Amino acid sequence: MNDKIIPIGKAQPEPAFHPAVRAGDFIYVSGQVAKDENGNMSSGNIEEETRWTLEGIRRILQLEGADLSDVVKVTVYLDDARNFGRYNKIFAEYFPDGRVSRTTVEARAVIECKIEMDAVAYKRAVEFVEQSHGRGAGENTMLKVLGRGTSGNVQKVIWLLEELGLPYEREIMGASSNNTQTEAYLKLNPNGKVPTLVDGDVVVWESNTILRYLCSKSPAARRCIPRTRRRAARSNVGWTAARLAQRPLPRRFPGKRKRRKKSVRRALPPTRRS
Ligand SMILES: N[C@@H](CCC(=O)N[C@@H](CS)C(=O)NCC(=O)O)C(=O)O
Repeated sequence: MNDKIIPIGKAQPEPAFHPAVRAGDFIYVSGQVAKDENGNMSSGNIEEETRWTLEGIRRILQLEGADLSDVVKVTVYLDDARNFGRYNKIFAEYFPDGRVSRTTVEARAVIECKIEMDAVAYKRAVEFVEQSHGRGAGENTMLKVLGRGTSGNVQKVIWLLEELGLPYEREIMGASSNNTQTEAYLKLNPNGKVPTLVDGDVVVWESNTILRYLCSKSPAARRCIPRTRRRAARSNVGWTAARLAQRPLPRRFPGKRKRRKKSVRRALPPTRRS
């Protein structure tokens, strides 16, 4: 079996196909129609169905860390060609720079909906994140994070790497691609979970352990490791849940703290308003 071809999402029982398939750096999304987040068909006017269909394609791409901005080709099937102008207007909202190749046809096979679309996106399977060599860098090996960007445990590792300015590369692993259950991956991380950090010949797994490892590696972050028991008890480094967008940065981490907008500050409870 070619391990560069990876089915994405849950297989449809009949006929047998997946919502998408990754082939190397390309993601092929199967024909999508207007559905809500739970996969139930939603019928509406052509503008609504165009939006819902594109949102469905976006949701599938996000499973692979991609988005509509990575789409290079869309094929559109209309049940009635007279809807062209109306669908085209909404389509242009989603692809405002027109950097996409497209074909539109009228098709009788479009059943119980007004529009169906399939898409091809280009998203490198291994993402090389360009980083300037900032504070804490200085070792020769490039750190590698194995894990999908949709995982909160992966996100907190990425967040710390970015905060510390450590250069790293990331390989998308986990979830529907099921590639964490291979013998090779289980040798790195016996739990078969993401994230895993590879630093030369050192392999670290369990996200909190990775955070501590990174802190100990970076001279800038060593200052953040609590030295006293009292400080350790208050430390953020052992967190288990990660909603990064809502969590204020710990005061002692280096990096810029952006001041929240006044409206956001007011909405937060007093302890989170920093
Ligand atoms: N305690 C582990 C939990 C790891 C974990 O449950 N990872 C999830 C993603 S958040 C996972 O690997 N899910 C299966 C998958 O993505 O294939 C850690 O903090 O690293």
